Amino acid sequence: MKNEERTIFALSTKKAKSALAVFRISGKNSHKVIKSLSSRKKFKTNVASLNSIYDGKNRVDQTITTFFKEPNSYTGEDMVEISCHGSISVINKITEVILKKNIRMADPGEFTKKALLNNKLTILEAETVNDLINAETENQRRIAIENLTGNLDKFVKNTSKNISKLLADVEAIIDFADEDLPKKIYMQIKEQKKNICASIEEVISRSSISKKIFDGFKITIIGKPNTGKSSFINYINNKEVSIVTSIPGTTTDLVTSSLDINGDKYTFVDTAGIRKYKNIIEKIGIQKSLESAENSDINLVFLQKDEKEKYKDIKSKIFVKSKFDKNKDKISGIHNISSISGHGIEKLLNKISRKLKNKPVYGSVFSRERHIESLKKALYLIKLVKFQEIDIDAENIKRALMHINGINQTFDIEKILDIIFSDFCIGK
Ligand SMILES: Nc1nc2c(ncn2[C@@H]2O[C@H](COP(=O)(O)OP(=O)(O)OP(=O)(O)O)[C@@H](O)[C@H]2O)c(=O)[nH]1
Ligand SMILES: [Mg+2]
Repeated sequence: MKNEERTIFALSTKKAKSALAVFRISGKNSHKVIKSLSSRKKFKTNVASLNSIYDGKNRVDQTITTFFKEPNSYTGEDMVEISCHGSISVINKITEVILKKNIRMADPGEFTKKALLNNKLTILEAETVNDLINAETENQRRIAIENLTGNLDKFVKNTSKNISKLLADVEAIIDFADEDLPKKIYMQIKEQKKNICASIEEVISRSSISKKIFDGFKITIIGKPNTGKSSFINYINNKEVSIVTSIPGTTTDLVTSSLDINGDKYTFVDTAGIRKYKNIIEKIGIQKSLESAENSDINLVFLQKDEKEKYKDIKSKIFVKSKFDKNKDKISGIHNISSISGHGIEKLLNKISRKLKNKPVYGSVFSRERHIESLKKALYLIKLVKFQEIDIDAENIKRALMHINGINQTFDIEKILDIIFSDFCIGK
């Protein structure tokens, strides 16, 4: 029996104490398995019914069970979903009784893999299922659900159609090689090429913003010791993430924490204060602070006084002075805050979010390296088309088409599946 034909099962919810837990069974024997475990001997398709699961003569739990008949299920196969009580002991016992039925525990992402193989999802949709499961912020969720409902397939199909049209027109020029083509047709073909490039370029640029939406923006906090960096980190996290003392040099390493601000993920990095180091630990700590600042989207530079010029080499910075509750001096170009009263902090966070993201990202957004690489290759090839050596142009357009079509085609299925499903969770 081929692997994808076997009946598999998994706990689709987290193995942790909660009101409910959900098991999924998928494959030819799903119906047989549930009938052999259940007090109910008949399951109506798509109807959730109350029943009990038994281990031999002993009742394990009272559950709500739904049977889905192929092809109308998530995987496209016969499927069963069991909602049981969510205690660890119930979960363990149900796992044990299902395993006795000689069916196999699913691999990570195997249900979605089956859905893909049974044409219930396109490859692009299958990839975004995981984005939706992992969405931590509102913008991650919004992009993932738009992609899951066909946004990306639409873009790929449209672009593919436009490139095919360009190819057909360029090939027509080859056929007319010896005749003079009207200037108007040349202009039209050039316009087509320009539009294709513009639309791919736009998507690549939008997608690079979206990568930030998924990975999060990085904000490093640097400055001299005792300027209130760690206190600020603790204030915005509403808990003690970093140790705070009045002794300069309290923080010696990078301390990372993530926050959702206005629907986006931000990773804040607290760092060791920058000063003349006294020992190797301080030296390494300060090096790490500067390295982190180097690859940040924004750096918050905490100052004691007007000493902005010391940080002229730090990129994308906002100057901050803390302890406003104690010292109300205002210096131009410096944002005043207090980690005791909270003064200025909300304003500062809004300023960061405004600076990094002017407007929400809408439309097709590719978040996978694989997709962006293909788009870039296609764009490069189309840009090579200069309508001087038409044979070579046609070749380049064909290759561009191959890269675009490759985004949502399943010809390299096993290779692509390994990449896609390696970071899925079990039960999806
Ligand atoms: N009044 C007042 N005191 C603050 C404020 N923020 C920090 N402090 C105090 O300043 C001292 C240093 O604060 P930290 O947050 O540890 O400063 P830091 O910049 O992380 O210092 P290092 O880790 O040594 O680089 C502590 O005694 C804090 O309680 C503030 O907004 N107002
Ligand atoms: Mg500190």
